[in-house]
Amino acid sequence: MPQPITEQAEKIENLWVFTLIIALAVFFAVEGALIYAIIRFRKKSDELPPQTHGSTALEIVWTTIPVLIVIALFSYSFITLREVEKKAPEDALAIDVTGFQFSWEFVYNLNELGPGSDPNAEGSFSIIGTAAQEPTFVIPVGEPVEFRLKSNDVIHAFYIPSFLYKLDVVPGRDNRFVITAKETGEFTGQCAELCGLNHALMRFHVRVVEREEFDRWVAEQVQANASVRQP
Ligand SMILES: [Cu+2]
Repeated sequence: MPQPITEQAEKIENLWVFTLIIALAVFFAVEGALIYAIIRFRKKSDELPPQTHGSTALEIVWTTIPVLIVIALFSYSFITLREVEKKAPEDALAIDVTGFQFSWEFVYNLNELGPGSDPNAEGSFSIIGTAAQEPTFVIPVGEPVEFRLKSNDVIHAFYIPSFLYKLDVVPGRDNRFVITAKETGEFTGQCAELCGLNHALMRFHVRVVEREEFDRWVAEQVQANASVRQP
């Protein structure tokens, strides 16, 4: 399983482990009872064993336990989902991600580069992948980063396994999510929705770096990137 590298991914992993523990407990309880009953009450003679009808206590128990389990799973899932799908703070770094057949474009607006960036700054720069070159984009560690997903052709899915999270990129829909990376490094993502013949080429990379390095990278991009639109 991929190592979760965001605060949100950690919460998702905790929910997964919680669900797994309950599922294993139910599995072993049910299979254990089944195996016990098969051995303990196997046919020993042709005599009919004593017949019992109904047991209020037992029925209350086997109704109450599943209800409690469902309530626990529902509550914890609901709490986790609310955390994971929280809106981005006003001043968060925002990246416009466009999935297209068959790569990705990552657009950074100069007025949305995170806390402290000039709200009146105009222009943007973008990282565009090609069939020959998988795109790599950069985000700072320890800060909320919002991804706004767009598509102009078909449905893609933005998936970085280390985020333990995946969101469809749907034409005409404003799908967005926020993550806060906890560790630096380079991680690979890919399109996770079969979107055509060269779907498999839609790989991309994210580099998580310290803020200073991110600012340096932005400055380089602004200088080098031909698509920067100066006011
Ligand atoms: Cu795709």
